[in-house]
Amino acid sequence: MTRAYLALGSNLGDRLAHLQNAVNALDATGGVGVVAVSRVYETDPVGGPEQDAYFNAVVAIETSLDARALLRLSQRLEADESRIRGERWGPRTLDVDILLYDDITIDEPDLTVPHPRMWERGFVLAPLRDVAPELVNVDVSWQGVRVAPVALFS
Ligand code: GSY
Repeated sequence: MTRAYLALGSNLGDRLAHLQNAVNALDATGGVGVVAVSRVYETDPVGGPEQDAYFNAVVAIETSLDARALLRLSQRLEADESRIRGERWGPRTLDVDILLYDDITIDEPDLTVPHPRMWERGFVLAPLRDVAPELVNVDVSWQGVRVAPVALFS
């Protein structure tokens, strides 16, 4: 079994429902067990055009899926929330990124693990710190990252 961490983000439509649907679908997938779900953060958008604030969260899973199967699952979760691949860095119903897959490094055109920008992003590190505080000991700005008054269920 592999411990992996997935980052979830949404800034279009019912943001909480998109995140909750992803958590539910992960839990219902064979070979995936949800171990922990972070608090939900409301975060100012980073990069891209002017757009609305995001809800972000991180899910810790134990999985027997290999990294490529986990990537396919992540893409299916995004498609299930009617994600349309539009402008890069643009608004989206659901984004699912593989942050870490044990301590394995993958450097392929469509899959880079650890996620290449995760250590600079407060909107990733704040929820990751909730579920794996031992992993987050970097100095990063928490500006624009606040705990939202909502919660995900696992
Ligand atoms: O990388 C994920 C999508 N994304 C986000 C996000 O999830 N949260 C915030 N705050 N800004 C973002 N910009 C992009 S692109």
